[in-house]
Amino acid sequence: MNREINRAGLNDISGAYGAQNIQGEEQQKLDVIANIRFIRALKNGGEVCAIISEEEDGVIDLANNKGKYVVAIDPLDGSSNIDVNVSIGTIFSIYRRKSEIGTPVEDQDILQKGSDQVAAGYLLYGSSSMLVFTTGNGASGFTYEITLGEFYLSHQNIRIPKMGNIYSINEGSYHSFPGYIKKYIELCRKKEYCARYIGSLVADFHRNMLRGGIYLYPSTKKSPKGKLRLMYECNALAFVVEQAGGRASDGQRRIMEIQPESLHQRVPLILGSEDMVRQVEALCKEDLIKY
Ligand code: FDP
Repeated sequence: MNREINRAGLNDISGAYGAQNIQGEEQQKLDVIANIRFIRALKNGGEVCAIISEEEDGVIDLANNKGKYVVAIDPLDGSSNIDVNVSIGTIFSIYRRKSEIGTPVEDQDILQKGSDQVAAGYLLYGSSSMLVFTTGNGASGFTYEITLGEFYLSHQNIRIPKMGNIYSINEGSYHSFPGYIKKYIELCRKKEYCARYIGSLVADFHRNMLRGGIYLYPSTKKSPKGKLRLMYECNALAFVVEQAGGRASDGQRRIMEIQPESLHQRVPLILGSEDMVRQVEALCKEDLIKY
């Protein structure tokens, strides 16, 4: 994917594909290409029995009963940034199937909680391409060496600062945020924190993880349940950030403890430095007590 993304302006693979995904979002050509490529690679690998993808309505059953793993993937995150040469990413979660190996995939294999992930991570196509992932024993980053075509360990055991001074939120929606989010933004402004919002979840998250900060996508009038998807965006980043010493919440609950009810379920997402996320949770609690 790295090669295609880097050449996006030179061939006919940028721009809209002309269709919408299940969530009514305009698919970009690269969304579709990334989806096909990852599904093909996971199928050929032979370890996976089913895939949940942002770009597909239902579960992709690979008819590989011997496969031990279920993968949830957002093949290309930050699609609205593809055509303008801004960092984008890929996000993935890996689950061990619950049903017996050798039998067909069942519902219980699919809608698993984030706390059941055995590995998760993301690829960031930025000024360099990186893979950051965890298997539950810390989180590490690998940088892509383009001439050798390999990822090399470059960020061993990443630790997110407990407290930071960057906040990332689409402040254009300020007037439709819940009260506690508005209060938190006021607090950030008073303290003259740094507002940084790329609009590519992976890129905003990665910067905050290395520097210390918080990313927020709360409920809004347009997206009352939040915009981001639990199964292939939030859970993976929640696993990575927790493994790096940070925190991920929907305001009231740990993201990884939310029981998914559907494949494309959306949740509010607040994640990053532990103390910053706890502060937002405390403001949320105050609001709930008041009303
Ligand atoms: P996009 O719609 O461009 O795919 O995953 C959805 C996402 O991007 C995130 O990457 C990004 O952080 C967020 O949506 C941006 O949404 P807003 O434009 O509403 O801020």
